[in-house]
Amino acid sequence: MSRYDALIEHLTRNLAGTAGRRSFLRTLGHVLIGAGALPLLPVARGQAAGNDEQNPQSCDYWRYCAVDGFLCACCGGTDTICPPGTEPAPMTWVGTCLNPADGRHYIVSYNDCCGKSSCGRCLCARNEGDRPLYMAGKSNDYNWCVGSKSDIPYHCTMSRVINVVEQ
Ligand code: ABN
Repeated sequence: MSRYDALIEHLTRNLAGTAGRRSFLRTLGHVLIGAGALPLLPVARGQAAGNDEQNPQSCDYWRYCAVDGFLCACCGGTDTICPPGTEPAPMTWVGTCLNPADGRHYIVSYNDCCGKSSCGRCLCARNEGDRPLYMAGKSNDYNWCVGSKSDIPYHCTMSRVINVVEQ
């Protein structure tokens, strides 16, 4: 067999190994699966992040930027309503949070709900702008239920928008 014949035989065998019907179907399957999955992955991740910033049961919810407590939305209430059997403490602390949906900053009041033992669900401590306890006016680490009518038992914390920050 000449060198030329050997070369042709080699190329033909290679072609037969890679261009068979099964090989074609396998390659097509890989391409279809890959093409289907690749564009979906970043979109799915983006949607998850977006939803969390607008989901009051997630610590990533935009209003919770300065919160420190159990989220009332996970405790039988909502982000703005105390759960049944509890009432808002008369004193609150405030933060300023960016709402990514409209790019504006809002003043948010964090109200503790009092009258039942700690909810224990959705602990969220983002603490943006929080300062140590000895800087009393700038610390969020207080139990504001102390002094409320229902007195000490702290249950959870709401987050109410007070106003938009004008720029
Ligand atoms: N204001 C939320 C909270 C309650 C009890 C203790 C620490 C912080």
